[in-house]
Amino acid sequence: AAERVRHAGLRDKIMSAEQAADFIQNGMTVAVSGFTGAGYPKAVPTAIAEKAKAAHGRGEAFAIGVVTGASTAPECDGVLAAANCVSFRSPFQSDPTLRNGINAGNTAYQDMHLSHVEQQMRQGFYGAFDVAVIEAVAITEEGKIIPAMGIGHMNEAVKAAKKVIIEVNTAQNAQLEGMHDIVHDIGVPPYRQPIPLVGPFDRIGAPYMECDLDKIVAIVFTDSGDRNSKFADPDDNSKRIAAQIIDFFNHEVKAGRLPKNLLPLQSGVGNVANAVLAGLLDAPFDDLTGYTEVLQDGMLDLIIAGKMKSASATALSFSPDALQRFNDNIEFLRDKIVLRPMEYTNSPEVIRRLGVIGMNAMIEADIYGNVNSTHVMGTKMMNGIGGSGDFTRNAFFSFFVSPSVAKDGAISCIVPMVSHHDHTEHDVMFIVTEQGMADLRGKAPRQRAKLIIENCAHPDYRDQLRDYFDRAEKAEKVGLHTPHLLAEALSWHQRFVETGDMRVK
Ligand code: 0RQ
Repeated sequence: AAERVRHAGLRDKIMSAEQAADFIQNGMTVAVSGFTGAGYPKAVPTAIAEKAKAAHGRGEAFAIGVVTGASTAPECDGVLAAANCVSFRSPFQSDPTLRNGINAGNTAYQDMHLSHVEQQMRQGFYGAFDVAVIEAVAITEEGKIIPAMGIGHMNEAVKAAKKVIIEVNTAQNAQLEGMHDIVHDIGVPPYRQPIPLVGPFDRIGAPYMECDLDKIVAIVFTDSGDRNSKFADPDDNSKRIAAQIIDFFNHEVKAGRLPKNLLPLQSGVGNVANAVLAGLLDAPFDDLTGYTEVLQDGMLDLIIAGKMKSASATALSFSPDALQRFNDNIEFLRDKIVLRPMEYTNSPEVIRRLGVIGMNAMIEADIYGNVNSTHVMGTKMMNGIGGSGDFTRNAFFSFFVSPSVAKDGAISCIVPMVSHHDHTEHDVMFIVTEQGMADLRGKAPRQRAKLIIENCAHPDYRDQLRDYFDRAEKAEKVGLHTPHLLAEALSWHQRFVETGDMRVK
């Protein structure tokens, strides 16, 4: 305890998760740390869930609003959702139980750009935050908080909340201390200052968070690791997608439009994104840099291999093997990885200035280049937009990647019209599937449609898409800028909902 909680006075606040959960009452809004399965509290959420179940057993209401950095894990979002005690949730999740609760209408979910979260907290849109529950790796002699593997909105959470509960996790490497870069204030408009990051690895703040010590009501010790999901080895589709992106980079470097070490790379969550980074291990680019929300296995391996010189993120989300490599190499990595609050990581200002190359996965794209990242068949929430919008709109190059079909071919990921819009045709520069790539820059909608159908759609759906597009172009009373058959545009989704297959039989 003395090593991890170095402030003697704060040691008086050490208690069990159950005792700490007593600070959380029905109807409260709670800021909970956590970003893509990293940096979330491991013990207090279960204690809250048990409290909720007991209250429900007595016939009493118990539900709270939860605002995190991004997704957490089964022992955080999962247990709370299973106890049916999450009335409101924002801004990103990926937990199956919580997802079911959202889609069943039990949890109100605000899906939003991650770069907006801290601002909306300050603006008071969530009401007052009664409690913040955060994970830390240590507390210094002066009571400064050292986050663990993820920061997300944590800095704002401790500022906004009336009471703060800190889980000090002894399973997290104490040597994380020093890897964070946390700024305390950039001010508010009209006096807001520029974020002075001109290189992806610049340090602009202090390596800890400050918190009014009187607000810290509980310190709970935990010793279990982060979610650490395993990545699937890149499959053929992912490898094909990765190869095309790397070919494109080669081409741009040769043409003098990209520096030899490319530009800072952002990679979204998931296997395909990870495969692109894995592909860069064997590509002829050195001194790469990363400027991303979540640093996963692929980027870690580039750094360890000496291909990437430094990376900035808001969270480290590794498979168990990669976590081992991270811990084994932490001395080497300490001056190559920096973790920042998501308000800086995802800042449009910084992303635009650095010229970040954004690579994110999608659910579907339409023939004109609009992208749906969040809703299955237009109504069911998958995870959320996360940071994909922050990066896509402001990127130097914005890529969307996906296999051309889902569910064994029953779903085409290229459709006449997206069933939900997350990224508009104005933001999306490249669509890449295992079939090919469409470079949409400098193209009008009908030119884009031809490219997307011919290059990206699966052969099983190409004729069906050509037929739709042809008839739309020839239909009466249809504008020829973005031709659509409005009554038919979403019929592919309706067909899937009714028959389980988008193909016309
Ligand atoms: O479902 O596993 O049940 O079969 O969606 O699809 O192809 O494995 O791809 O894991 O990369 O996820 C967009 C969801 C893609 C993710 C999305 C089904 C498919 C499968 C997963 P099954 P894949 P991925 C920075 C960036 C938004 C947030 C973001 C995501 C499952 O990347 O949430 O980008 N992105 N953040 O079968 C119905 C379709 C489908 C479909 C795929 N058209 N219709 N189901 N699936 N296409 C990080 C953060 O912001 C924190």
